[in-house]
Amino acid sequence: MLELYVFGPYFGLPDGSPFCLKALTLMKMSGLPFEPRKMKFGEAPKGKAPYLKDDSKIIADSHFIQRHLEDQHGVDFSGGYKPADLAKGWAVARMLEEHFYFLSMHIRWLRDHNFYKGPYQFFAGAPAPLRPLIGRLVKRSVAKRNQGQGLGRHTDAQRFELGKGDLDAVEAMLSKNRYILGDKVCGIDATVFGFLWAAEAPFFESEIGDYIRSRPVLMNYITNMAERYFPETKVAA
Ligand SMILES: N[C@@H](CCC(=O)N[C@@H](CS)C(=O)NCC(=O)O)C(=O)O
Repeated sequence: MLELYVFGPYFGLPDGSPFCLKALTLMKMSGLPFEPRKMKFGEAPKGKAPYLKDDSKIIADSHFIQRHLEDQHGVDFSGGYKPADLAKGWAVARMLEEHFYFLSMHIRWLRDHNFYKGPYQFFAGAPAPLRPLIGRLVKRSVAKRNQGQGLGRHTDAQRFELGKGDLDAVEAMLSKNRYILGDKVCGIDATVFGFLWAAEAPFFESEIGDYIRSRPVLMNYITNMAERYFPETKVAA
Protein backbone atom coordinates (compact mmCIF):
# COMPACT_ATOMS: atom_id res chain seq x y z
CA MET A 1 0.00 0.00 0.00
CA LEU A 2 1.52 3.35 -1.09
CA GLU A 3 0.64 6.47 0.90
CA LEU A 4 2.04 9.85 -0.14
CA TYR A 5 2.24 12.38 2.69
CA VAL A 6 1.75 15.94 1.50
CA PHE A 7 0.36 19.24 2.85
CA GLY A 8 -2.92 19.16 0.92
CA PRO A 9 -4.81 21.65 -1.22
CA TYR A 10 -3.94 25.28 -0.57
CA PHE A 11 -3.88 28.51 -2.56
CA GLY A 12 -6.09 27.13 -5.35
CA LEU A 13 -3.62 24.29 -6.01
CA PRO A 14 -3.93 20.55 -5.31
CA ASP A 15 -1.02 21.11 -2.93
CA GLY A 16 0.57 24.31 -1.66
CA SER A 17 4.12 22.95 -1.97
CA PRO A 18 5.94 22.63 -5.31
CA PHE A 19 7.77 19.55 -4.03
CA CYS A 20 4.46 17.92 -3.09
CA LEU A 21 3.00 18.83 -6.49
CA LYS A 22 6.05 17.17 -8.04
CA ALA A 23 5.61 14.02 -5.93
CA LEU A 24 1.86 13.85 -6.60
CA THR A 25 2.59 14.15 -10.33
CA LEU A 26 5.23 11.40 -10.14
CA MET A 27 2.73 9.13 -8.39
CA LYS A 28 0.13 9.82 -11.04
CA MET A 29 2.68 9.29 -13.83
CA SER A 30 3.63 5.94 -12.27
CA GLY A 31 0.11 4.60 -12.66
CA LEU A 32 0.48 2.86 -9.27
CA PRO A 33 -2.47 3.05 -6.86
CA PHE A 34 -1.71 5.37 -3.94
CA GLU A 35 -3.47 7.36 -1.23
CA PRO A 36 -2.57 11.00 -0.53
CA ARG A 37 -2.40 11.70 3.21
CA LYS A 38 -1.78 14.79 5.36
CA MET A 39 1.84 14.96 6.44
CA LYS A 40 2.71 14.80 10.14
CA PHE A 41 5.85 16.70 11.05
CA GLY A 42 6.54 14.25 13.90
CA GLU A 43 6.88 11.30 11.54
CA ALA A 44 8.57 13.01 8.55
CA PRO A 45 12.11 11.53 8.60
CA LYS A 46 13.67 14.75 7.32
CA GLY A 47 11.12 17.13 8.83
CA LYS A 48 9.75 17.94 5.37
CA ALA A 49 7.05 16.86 2.96
CA PRO A 50 6.64 14.95 0.74
CA TYR A 51 7.40 11.52 2.09
CA LEU A 52 6.11 8.14 0.97
CA LYS A 53 5.07 5.15 3.04
CA ASP A 54 5.39 1.83 1.27
CA ASP A 55 3.95 -0.58 3.83
CA SER A 56 6.35 -0.16 6.79
CA LYS A 57 9.08 1.66 4.84
CA ILE A 58 9.18 5.50 4.84
CA ILE A 59 10.97 7.30 2.03
CA ALA A 60 11.62 11.04 2.45
CA ASP A 61 12.33 13.54 -0.33
CA SER A 62 10.77 13.72 -3.79
CA HIS A 63 13.98 12.56 -5.47
CA PHE A 64 14.25 9.44 -3.34
CA ILE A 65 10.54 8.78 -3.77
CA GLN A 66 11.13 8.75 -7.52
CA ARG A 67 14.15 6.46 -7.06
CA HIS A 68 12.08 4.11 -4.86
CA LEU A 69 9.32 3.88 -7.47
CA GLU A 70 11.94 3.06 -10.10
CA ASP A 71 13.93 0.56 -8.06
CA GLN A 72 11.16 -1.17 -6.11
CA HIS A 73 8.17 -0.86 -8.44
CA GLY A 74 9.83 -0.93 -11.86
CA VAL A 75 8.53 2.48 -12.94
CA ASP A 76 10.40 4.04 -15.86
CA PHE A 77 10.46 7.84 -15.60
CA SER A 78 13.08 8.23 -18.36
CA GLY A 79 10.51 8.77 -21.09
CA GLY A 80 12.95 6.81 -23.25
CA TYR A 81 15.26 9.84 -23.54
CA LYS A 82 19.00 9.42 -24.03
CA PRO A 83 21.43 10.13 -21.15
CA ALA A 84 22.51 13.47 -22.72
CA ASP A 85 18.90 14.71 -22.74
CA LEU A 86 18.27 13.42 -19.23
CA ALA A 87 21.39 15.27 -18.10
CA LYS A 88 19.85 18.54 -19.35
CA GLY A 89 16.68 17.63 -17.51
CA TRP A 90 18.58 16.99 -14.30
CA ALA A 91 20.18 20.45 -14.56
CA VAL A 92 16.80 22.13 -15.11
CA ALA A 93 15.26 20.28 -12.16
CA ARG A 94 18.15 21.32 -9.87
CA MET A 95 17.80 24.92 -11.08
CA LEU A 96 14.15 24.97 -10.10
CA GLU A 97 14.49 23.01 -6.85
CA GLU A 98 17.66 24.61 -5.51
CA HIS A 99 17.43 28.14 -6.93
CA PHE A 100 13.98 29.13 -8.14
CA TYR A 101 12.42 27.60 -5.00
CA PHE A 102 14.05 30.25 -2.78
CA LEU A 103 12.52 32.98 -4.90
CA SER A 104 9.07 31.43 -4.41
CA MET A 105 9.73 31.19 -0.68
CA HIS A 106 10.61 34.87 -0.59
CA ILE A 107 7.41 35.82 -2.40
CA ARG A 108 5.16 33.74 -0.14
CA TRP A 109 6.81 34.03 3.26
CA LEU A 110 8.65 37.35 3.29
CA ARG A 111 6.13 39.67 1.68
CA ASP A 112 3.60 40.58 4.36
CA HIS A 113 0.58 40.84 2.04
CA ASN A 114 1.20 37.29 0.79
CA PHE A 115 2.35 35.82 4.10
CA TYR A 116 -0.62 36.91 6.22
CA LYS A 117 -3.28 35.67 3.84
CA GLY A 118 -1.20 32.57 2.89
CA PRO A 119 1.31 30.60 4.99
CA TYR A 120 0.33 32.41 8.23
CA GLN A 121 -2.99 30.57 8.01
CA PHE A 122 -1.09 27.30 8.60
CA PHE A 123 -0.87 28.42 12.24
CA ALA A 124 -4.62 29.02 12.61
CA GLY A 125 -4.76 26.08 15.03
CA ALA A 126 -2.30 27.74 17.45
CA PRO A 127 -3.68 29.72 20.42
CA ALA A 128 -4.65 33.20 19.17
CA PRO A 129 -2.32 35.18 21.51
CA LEU A 130 0.67 33.12 20.29
CA ARG A 131 -0.02 33.37 16.58
CA PRO A 132 1.66 36.75 15.89
CA LEU A 133 4.79 35.58 17.72
CA ILE A 134 4.86 32.31 15.75
CA GLY A 135 4.40 34.30 12.53
CA ARG A 136 7.36 36.57 13.35
CA LEU A 137 9.60 33.64 14.36
CA VAL A 138 8.78 31.66 11.23
CA LYS A 139 9.40 34.68 8.99
CA ARG A 140 12.71 35.29 10.71
CA SER A 141 13.78 31.69 10.15
CA VAL A 142 12.77 31.80 6.45
CA ALA A 143 14.65 35.11 6.05
CA LYS A 144 17.74 33.50 7.59
CA ARG A 145 17.54 30.56 5.19
CA ASN A 146 17.18 32.91 2.22
CA GLN A 147 20.14 34.99 3.39
CA GLY A 148 22.19 31.80 3.72
CA GLN A 149 21.24 30.62 0.26
CA GLY A 150 21.98 34.07 -1.11
CA LEU A 151 18.79 35.12 -2.93
CA GLY A 152 17.69 36.91 0.25
CA ARG A 153 20.56 39.38 -0.15
CA HIS A 154 19.35 40.84 -3.45
CA THR A 155 16.85 43.57 -4.24
CA ASP A 156 13.42 42.59 -5.54
CA ALA A 157 14.48 43.72 -9.03
CA GLN A 158 17.60 41.54 -8.92
CA ARG A 159 15.62 38.56 -7.61
CA PHE A 160 13.14 39.01 -10.44
CA GLU A 161 15.96 39.11 -13.00
CA LEU A 162 17.31 35.81 -11.66
CA GLY A 163 13.88 34.16 -11.53
CA LYS A 164 13.05 35.39 -15.01
CA GLY A 165 16.33 33.84 -16.19
CA ASP A 166 15.16 30.44 -14.86
CA LEU A 167 11.76 30.83 -16.51
CA ASP A 168 13.27 31.92 -19.82
CA ALA A 169 15.53 28.86 -19.79
CA VAL A 170 12.51 26.60 -19.23
CA GLU A 171 10.56 28.44 -21.92
CA ALA A 172 13.42 28.02 -24.42
CA MET A 173 13.39 24.28 -23.78
CA LEU A 174 9.61 24.10 -24.12
CA SER A 175 9.29 26.32 -27.16
CA LYS A 176 9.44 23.48 -29.68
CA ASN A 177 8.20 20.66 -27.43
CA ARG A 178 5.05 19.65 -25.67
CA TYR A 179 7.10 18.44 -22.68
CA ILE A 180 10.41 19.58 -21.22
CA LEU A 181 12.64 17.16 -23.14
CA GLY A 182 10.54 16.51 -26.23
CA ASP A 183 7.22 15.02 -27.24
CA LYS A 184 7.18 12.42 -24.47
CA VAL A 185 6.52 13.16 -20.84
CA CYS A 186 9.17 12.09 -18.30
CA GLY A 187 9.97 12.41 -14.60
CA ILE A 188 11.61 15.84 -15.05
CA ASP A 189 8.21 17.19 -16.13
CA ALA A 190 6.95 16.51 -12.62
CA THR A 191 9.46 19.03 -11.25
CA VAL A 192 9.01 21.61 -14.01
CA PHE A 193 5.24 21.45 -13.78
CA GLY A 194 5.15 21.50 -9.96
CA PHE A 195 7.37 24.55 -9.70
CA LEU A 196 5.75 26.50 -12.54
CA TRP A 197 2.24 25.85 -11.28
CA ALA A 198 3.10 26.77 -7.69
CA ALA A 199 4.78 30.01 -8.83
CA GLU A 200 1.91 30.92 -11.14
CA ALA A 201 -0.82 30.56 -8.49
CA PRO A 202 -2.65 33.92 -8.68
CA PHE A 203 -3.49 33.62 -4.97
CA PHE A 204 -0.11 35.28 -4.37
CA GLU A 205 0.74 38.67 -5.81
CA SER A 206 4.07 38.50 -7.58
CA GLU A 207 5.88 39.75 -10.62
CA ILE A 208 7.00 36.15 -11.24
CA GLY A 209 3.38 34.96 -11.36
CA ASP A 210 2.50 37.89 -13.65
CA TYR A 211 5.45 37.01 -15.87
CA ILE A 212 4.44 33.34 -16.16
CA ARG A 213 0.89 34.40 -17.06
CA SER A 214 2.29 36.64 -19.81
CA ARG A 215 4.15 33.72 -21.46
CA PRO A 216 1.82 31.52 -23.56
CA VAL A 217 4.38 28.70 -23.84
CA LEU A 218 4.60 28.39 -20.04
CA MET A 219 0.85 28.71 -19.54
CA ASN A 220 0.07 26.11 -22.22
CA TYR A 221 2.47 23.73 -20.56
CA ILE A 222 0.94 24.22 -17.10
CA THR A 223 -2.57 23.84 -18.52
CA ASN A 224 -1.72 20.70 -20.52
CA MET A 225 0.00 19.05 -17.57
CA ALA A 226 -2.80 20.00 -15.16
CA GLU A 227 -5.44 18.63 -17.55
CA ARG A 228 -3.48 15.41 -17.87
CA TYR A 229 -2.68 14.79 -14.19
CA PHE A 230 -5.10 16.95 -12.18
CA PRO A 231 -8.23 17.15 -14.35
CA GLU A 232 -10.28 18.02 -11.25
CA THR A 233 -8.36 21.31 -10.73
CA LYS A 234 -8.74 24.17 -13.17
CA VAL A 235 -5.66 26.34 -13.69
CA ALA A 236 -6.46 29.84 -12.41
CA ALA A 237 -5.01 32.55 -14.63
N1 LIG B 1 14.40 18.16 -1.23
C1 LIG B 1 13.08 17.99 -0.67
C2 LIG B 1 12.49 19.36 -0.36
C3 LIG B 1 11.13 19.29 0.34
C4 LIG B 1 10.76 20.61 0.98
O1 LIG B 1 11.56 21.56 1.06
N2 LIG B 1 9.52 20.67 1.48
C5 LIG B 1 9.08 21.85 2.17
C6 LIG B 1 7.73 22.32 1.62
S1 LIG B 1 7.88 23.05 0.04
C7 LIG B 1 8.87 21.52 3.65
O2 LIG B 1 8.35 20.48 3.99
N3 LIG B 1 9.26 22.45 4.52
C8 LIG B 1 9.04 22.31 5.91
C9 LIG B 1 10.19 22.84 6.69
O3 LIG B 1 11.23 23.16 6.09
O4 LIG B 1 10.02 22.94 7.91
C10 LIG B 1 12.23 17.20 -1.66
O5 LIG B 1 12.58 17.14 -2.87
O6 LIG B 1 11.25 16.57 -1.24
